Amino acid sequence: MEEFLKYTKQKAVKGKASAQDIYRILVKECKKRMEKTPYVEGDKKLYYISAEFLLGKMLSSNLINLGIYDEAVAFVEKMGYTMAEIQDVEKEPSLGNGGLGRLAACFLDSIASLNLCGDGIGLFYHFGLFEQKFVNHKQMELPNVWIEEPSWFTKKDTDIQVSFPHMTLKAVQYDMDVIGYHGKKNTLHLFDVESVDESIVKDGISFDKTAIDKNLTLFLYPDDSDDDGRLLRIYQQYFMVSCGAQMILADCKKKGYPLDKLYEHVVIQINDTHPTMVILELIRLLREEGMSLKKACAIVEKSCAYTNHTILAEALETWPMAYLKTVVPQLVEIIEALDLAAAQRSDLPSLAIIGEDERVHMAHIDIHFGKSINGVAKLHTEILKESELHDFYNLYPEKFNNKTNGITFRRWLYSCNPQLTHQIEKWIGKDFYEDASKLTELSKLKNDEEALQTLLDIKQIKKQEWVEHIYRKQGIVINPDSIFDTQVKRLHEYKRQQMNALYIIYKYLKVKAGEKPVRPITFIFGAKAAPAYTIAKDIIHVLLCLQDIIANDEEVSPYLQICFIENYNVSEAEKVIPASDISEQISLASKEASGTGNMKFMLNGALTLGTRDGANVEIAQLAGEENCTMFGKSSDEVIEHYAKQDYCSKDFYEQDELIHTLVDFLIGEEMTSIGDETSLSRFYHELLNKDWFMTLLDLREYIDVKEHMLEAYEDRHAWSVKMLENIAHSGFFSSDRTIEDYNREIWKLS
Ligand code: NTF
Repeated sequence: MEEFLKYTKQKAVKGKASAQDIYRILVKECKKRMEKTPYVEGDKKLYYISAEFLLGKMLSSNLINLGIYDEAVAFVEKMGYTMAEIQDVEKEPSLGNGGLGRLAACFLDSIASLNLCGDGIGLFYHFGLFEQKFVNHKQMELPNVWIEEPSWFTKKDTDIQVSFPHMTLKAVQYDMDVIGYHGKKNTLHLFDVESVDESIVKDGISFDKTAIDKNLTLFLYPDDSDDDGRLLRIYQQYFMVSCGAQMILADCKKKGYPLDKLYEHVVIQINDTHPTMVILELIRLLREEGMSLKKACAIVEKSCAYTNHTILAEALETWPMAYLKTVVPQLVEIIEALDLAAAQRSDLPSLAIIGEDERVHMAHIDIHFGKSINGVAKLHTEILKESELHDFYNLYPEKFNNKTNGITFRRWLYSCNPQLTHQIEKWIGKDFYEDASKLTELSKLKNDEEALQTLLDIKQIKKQEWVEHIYRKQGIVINPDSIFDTQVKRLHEYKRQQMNALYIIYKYLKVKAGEKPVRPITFIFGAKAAPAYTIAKDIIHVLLCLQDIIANDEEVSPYLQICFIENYNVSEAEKVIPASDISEQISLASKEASGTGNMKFMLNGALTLGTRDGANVEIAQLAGEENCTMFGKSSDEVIEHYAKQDYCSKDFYEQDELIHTLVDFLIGEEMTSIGDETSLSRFYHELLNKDWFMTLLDLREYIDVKEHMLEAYEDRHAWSVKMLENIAHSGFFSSDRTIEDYNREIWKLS
């Protein structure tokens, strides 16, 4: 690595290379090599189209995939820094919300690493998801400025334009090389609007929602609680898919592929319903090429595939026909034609494209006019087939399939936990780098006392690193010898952070009553709430109040501590996951389609405390029931409660004295003396009168099993065996496996 050495000589002597300098040198070196890396070629190409790509910082990942990570670390250390310090310089692009966007990023990494020809298509949001600050125990939102030089993105010439009724917007294209592990490269294409204007953003994250030419690519998921916000989302979606569809067809023409054989050369994976209009736009463009509607539909149906990521009704998009007439009148005729065609295939009203309420069901377009629909974990796919999309399943059984999610081990093991990675290499050799299923060989160490101790030692190192990090970042002092019990994910009632909060109240009251835990416990949270989601923000408020109450209580603080990570994002995840002992995965069964954080914890040797939901089910199967703590009502039971509408949280409150006490604490003296009474009492009443996600249903059992788990921690030997078995059986959750499944069954790329 000549460049590095030259630099070392020049600057080290003078001793004035800043972390910034080093970062720039590393990016430059990566980009030089990335430029020389050949593209993956193929006769057929995948386009993964998604409103979100939650990339995280790219430096380490690129160094690893280019095969120069160790060299770079040596260089960095020679210059007197740690890799973490250099990594800190990079701003994290927050072009995603949570699991769905992070999955897209993991997939890009695996697609390139498996040498499959596949690009990403999305939007170049200037501020992405908001930056979270805590003020007075509440979440505040600030714009997240992430665009900087040097950038991994390169502006590309394009003449793509997108037309709306009163304007035509010129697109600007930003491309990022996606390097495969020791391999070739693909591209992520993000589209921007030439006329976008950052200066219209005022007071945090508000802006004129009607100035579409100026605002279209400012924010990911702009507030959609009013009509203007909802219209803006349709503008965004159409802009994204129109740019994508134009690019795809232009690529084909350039390569000389006949458009009536599109499906032989192109496959488009539609990531949830945000990009669904790509189906309509492709049909429209093919008709402009002179194709009949019928033929265009048939060709597009063979080219597109859809992934469903949720059964939550609120997330299944339907757009009023009137909105579509305003924003995309050129698609309306096609929607009506598809509605008729769908009605000919089935006359069930539940399968219609245009519902009786004159709303267009985006997922229905995907299912009728795509070749495949997949869920993201076994249980989720079963629920789609058996209940949520049962009528569709009857009509198109052959279109339904499961693709259990995965994560890229390059980021979630090699990069974020080099200590564990190197140790694994010492134990079982290098094969697991290319083939994660080789990790099962670790099981042979389960009677090896020295190896088990090493595993505990590495966990301790990661805890220490995180303690130092969080002290630097938030000024919070954490006891590294406490148990790290972690729940990090978007804030949503179905994920039930509130159940964890009630447990903490339980524990607090116990300590107050003199029952001290054998070992201190640190409850770690990280979560952003959607700005317009009031109850989610109330839950953050509850947790931040509890954090303070405990910290200020001399009797309790030696034993319990809450640490709420501010602005939780991919970079924070990479630090806290390897440090955690317990992985909280406590969603209401049937509601978490898969989860992917659960897999990251498992891979890093944290034990799951979870409900039988999403991929937790598969985690327990693979790691072994004895190596996880599973609890709570099953998805069948939960679905039955919804069907019979017989869950009543107030019954639990009134019939169970303990639950009564815990819930009352929310509006008791301690809380109201530091918290906002309106917010606390709103949440209290929500729990008592609604509790749509059945917090109180599983609370008792949660308290019991969590108590057991904390006790079990004291048998360090037994615990370390469980850690080992979890790591050993996590190979299935490599996104390389997931992508191989997609390719074998849906994409069929060579
Ligand atoms: C999310 N869906 C699910 O809630 C997670 O369980 C899953 O792991 C990820 O997708 C990735 O598949 C969404 O974010 C959305 F948008 F569909 F609600």
